[in-house]
Amino acid sequence: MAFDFLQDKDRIFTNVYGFQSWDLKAAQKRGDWDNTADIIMRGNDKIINEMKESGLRGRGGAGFPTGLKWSFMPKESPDGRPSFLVINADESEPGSCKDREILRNDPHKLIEGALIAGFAMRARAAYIYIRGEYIMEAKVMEAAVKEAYDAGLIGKNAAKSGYDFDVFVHRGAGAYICGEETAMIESLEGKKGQPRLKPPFPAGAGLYGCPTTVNNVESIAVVPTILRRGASWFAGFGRENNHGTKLFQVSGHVEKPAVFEEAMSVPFKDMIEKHCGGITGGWDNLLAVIPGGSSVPLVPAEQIMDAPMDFDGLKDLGSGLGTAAVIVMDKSTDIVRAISRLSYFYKHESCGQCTPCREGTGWMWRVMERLRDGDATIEEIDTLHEVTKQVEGHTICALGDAAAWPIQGLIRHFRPEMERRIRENGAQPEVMEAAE
Ligand code: L3W
Ligand code: SF4
Repeated sequence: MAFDFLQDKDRIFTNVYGFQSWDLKAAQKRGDWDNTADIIMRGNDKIINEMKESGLRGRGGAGFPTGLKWSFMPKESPDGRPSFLVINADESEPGSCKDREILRNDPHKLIEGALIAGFAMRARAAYIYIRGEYIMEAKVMEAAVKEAYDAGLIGKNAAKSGYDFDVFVHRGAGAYICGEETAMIESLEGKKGQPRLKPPFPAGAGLYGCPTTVNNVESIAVVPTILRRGASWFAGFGRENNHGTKLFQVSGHVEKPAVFEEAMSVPFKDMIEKHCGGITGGWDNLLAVIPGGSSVPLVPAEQIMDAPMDFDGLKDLGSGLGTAAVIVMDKSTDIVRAISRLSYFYKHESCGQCTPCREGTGWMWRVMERLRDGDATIEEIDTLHEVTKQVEGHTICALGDAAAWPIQGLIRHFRPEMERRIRENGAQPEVMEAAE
C-alpha cells in the first residue's frame, strides 16, 4: 500500500528553510502567538491530558512520552521551591541538525511552546540551553526572546494570560555530554557538565534542586500547533505508539541531503526517493544506514529498505529512531573506519567520571583503530564485543551505551569485512604478542 506522505497543509514547520523571516511579525503571519491565552485558559491538567492524547514522544533521542513526563511535575510547589523547564538545544549528536533549523528559522514556535509547556507544568521560567557552536542560532533566539518580551508575550502576565513566565537563553561551551539532561542542569548551575545519577529524576530534583523537566527543542516547538489543531490531528499521523509528524535529517550518500518534516512511520526507501532524490549511484550502491544519530547501531541496506522510520520499526531491526538523524553510507564507505571514527568521538566526549566509560571508550577506540587497519587478531573481535557488553548498561549515563552500540552493530553486520582485513593484512597472533 502506498504511503500517505505529509501534505503541505499539515506541516508544523512552515519556515524550516528560512525562506521567510524568523521575526515576530512573520511568525504571527504563520499563525504563531494566535490567542495563546485561550490555550492557557484551558488549564494545566487539560493541556497535559491533550499532550498525552496526541501521542507525542520526546524528539531528543529517548522517545519518552512527553505528556507523561510533564505529569511527573508536582502540582504543589514543595517548600515553596519554583519549578523549571529546561529546553535542550545542545544539539550535538553526530548527524543531528534539525533543532538548528527551528532555532534560526522558527524561534517563536519554541518560545510560545515554552510558555504553554511551562504553564502546564507550573514552571516559573524556561532556560534554553544552546550548544556553544550555534552562534548565529543563539543570536536569533536572544533577539526573538527580546521581541516576545517587548510585545508582552512573555514576562509578567504573559500573552495576557495572567501567568508570569520568564525565558532565558544560555549558551553551552562545546561539550557533547552537556546534552545529557542532568549534565545540562549541572552546567546551567555553573558547574562542570557531568551527568548525575538517576533517580532522582529531574522532575523530583533538577535545576538548583527544584522540580525540572528537560525537553528537546522539537518536542516543545510542536506544542502550540498540536494544541491548536487538536491531539487527534497529531495522533492521526504514523501508527500506534509512533504518532505525529517528525523532522528528519538525512546526510551522507544521497543525491540531496536535507532536513524535512514527514509523517512518522514513512518507509525508508520512499522517504529517500521523495525528499533526497535517491542514493548516489542508485539503490544497488547502498551499503548501510545509521538511522537515528551516531548513538544507534547501523542497519545494512537489505534490512532498511521497507522499514518504517519510527521508534518501533527501527527497534525491531536492533537499532533506533534516536533523533531521526539518518546517515546514509554507500559502497564507497570504509565502514570499519567510519565506526572507528565514531569510537574516537565517544572517547573524546566521555566526561570520565565512571570507570567503564572512561577506560572502556579509550580501549574500544584503540582496538577499533587497529581493526580498521587489519592490525589485530580474529579473537580480538570477540574480546571487543565482550568489552562493549561490559560497558553497556554499567555507566551513569547513556554515553557508555552510545559508545558500545555502533561497534556492536558493526560486528553484527560486518564481521566478515573485519575478518577479511585481518587476513589480508596477514597479522598473526604471535606477531601481535611480540608487538605488545
Ligand atoms: C521521571 C521516571 N522521569 C524516565 C525521563 C528522564 C528523561 C526521559 C528519558 O537519553 C537518549 C540516549 C542518547 N520518572 C522517568 C523519568 N524519565 N523515567 O524521561 O530518559 P532516558 O533515560 O530514557 O533518556 P535520556 O537520558 O534523555 C537520551 C539518545 O537519546 N540519542 C540522542 C542523543 C541526542 C543528542 C542531541 O544532539 N540532541 O545528544 C540518540 O540515540 O544516546 O540514549 O528526561 O528524566 N521514572
Ligand atoms: Fe561520564 Fe561516560 Fe559515565 Fe556518562 S557514562 S557519566 S559520559 S563517564
